[in-house]
Amino acid sequence: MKAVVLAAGKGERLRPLTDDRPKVILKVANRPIIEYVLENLDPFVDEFIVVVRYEKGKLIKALGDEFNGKPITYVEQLPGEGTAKAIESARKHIGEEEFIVANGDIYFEIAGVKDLIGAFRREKADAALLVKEFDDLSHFGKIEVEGSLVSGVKEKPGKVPGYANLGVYIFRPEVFEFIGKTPVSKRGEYEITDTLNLMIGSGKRVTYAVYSGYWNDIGRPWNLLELNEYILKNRLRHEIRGIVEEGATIVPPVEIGEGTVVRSGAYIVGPVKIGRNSRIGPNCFIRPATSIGDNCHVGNAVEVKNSIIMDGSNAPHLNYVGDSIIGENTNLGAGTITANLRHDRGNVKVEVKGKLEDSGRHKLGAIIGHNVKVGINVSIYPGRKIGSNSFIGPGVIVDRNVPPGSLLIV
Ligand code: TTP
Repeated sequence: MKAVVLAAGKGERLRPLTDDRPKVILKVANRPIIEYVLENLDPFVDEFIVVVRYEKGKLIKALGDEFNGKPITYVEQLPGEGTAKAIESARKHIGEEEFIVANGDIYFEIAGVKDLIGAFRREKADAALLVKEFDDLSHFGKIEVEGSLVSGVKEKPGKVPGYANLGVYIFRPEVFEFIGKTPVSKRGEYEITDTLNLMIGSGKRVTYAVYSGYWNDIGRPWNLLELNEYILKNRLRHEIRGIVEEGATIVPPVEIGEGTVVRSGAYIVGPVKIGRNSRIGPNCFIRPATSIGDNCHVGNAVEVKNSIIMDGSNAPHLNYVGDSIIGENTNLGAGTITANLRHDRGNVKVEVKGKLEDSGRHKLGAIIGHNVKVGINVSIYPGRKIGSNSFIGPGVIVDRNVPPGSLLIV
């Protein structure tokens, strides 16, 4: 069986982290998100077809031409937006067999795929989709069922409980006929949920499997922190491949990559993952649920908690990085602090595609893009975003979002 993985989207809700790259290559626990998808599909498939468009060169470079020895074929999305269009783009690579489709920006576990294939075969279905029960479906497509079959898909039904569509499907090649008939939706996209409704309307058997494991849809920046915490808490093995100097304290589980040096006085409380060739300490405090990439520097008198620091970035002197995401090759000046808690203890709100959204989090720090230079003694308000390639001068108070390529001086 082949797997089609959808990775052509612009990831606009994840700006500034997607200013210059597709979201599926952003690293969580030091691994591109899409690799978790491929890993969980791997036991069931013999080839991956990855649908690309936005910044496709970076995706192809990051993922390469095989995964676990199985070939990856890249196809460019046909003109037009939406998941149905993305699936249609893989048509010429699909033979006569059924195939799996998964969004490239979600996290799910292997049991879901196994149950989905089981339901598809048991029901001799024409299509199958993975669902999960939630109390509030306002952000999801609601899957309505009758017995073992799906009776309809309703987009964003409001604050009601029910089954949500998780973005993992099995189709037979006949789906392409229905995709061809799928009209453009209100938001201007060809959506696979509309295709499913067309299939159901013409008497096709669409079944489902209920998934009870962990799932996350990486749409907004704080989803990266949620997934990072989940992976570190549930999948991290204690393994020290770097050098830990005498006088450093490591509370397992902590993974430290080759070439990384942890200097005396560093106090690291797992789960924490640190990549290769990074410099940690002396005298720093790295608290749980933190991922630090390759070639990073976390130096003297720096505290980091519940954060993602991507490859090549530095928090070198007297910094506090809490509940924050720092993109690649970004530098924090000495004394730069991220605030992660509002004085009124309310949930931190973040601007996403021009609208202020409640992150649902009490604690959320800064979201900083790639190649940013932050000067000394910069204070960043909770939930503020700094666009990639920006320069923030010394002493600036970042109380609003900073567009990419900005120069900000007091
Ligand atoms: P979305 O998360 O709905 O879209 P997106 O990735 O563009 O993000 P944003 O809304 O923040 O801009 O996409 C769901 C999945 O489908 C995701 O894996 C990307 C993929 N996709 C495509 O491959 N092509 C498309 O045209 C769209 C809209 C999504």
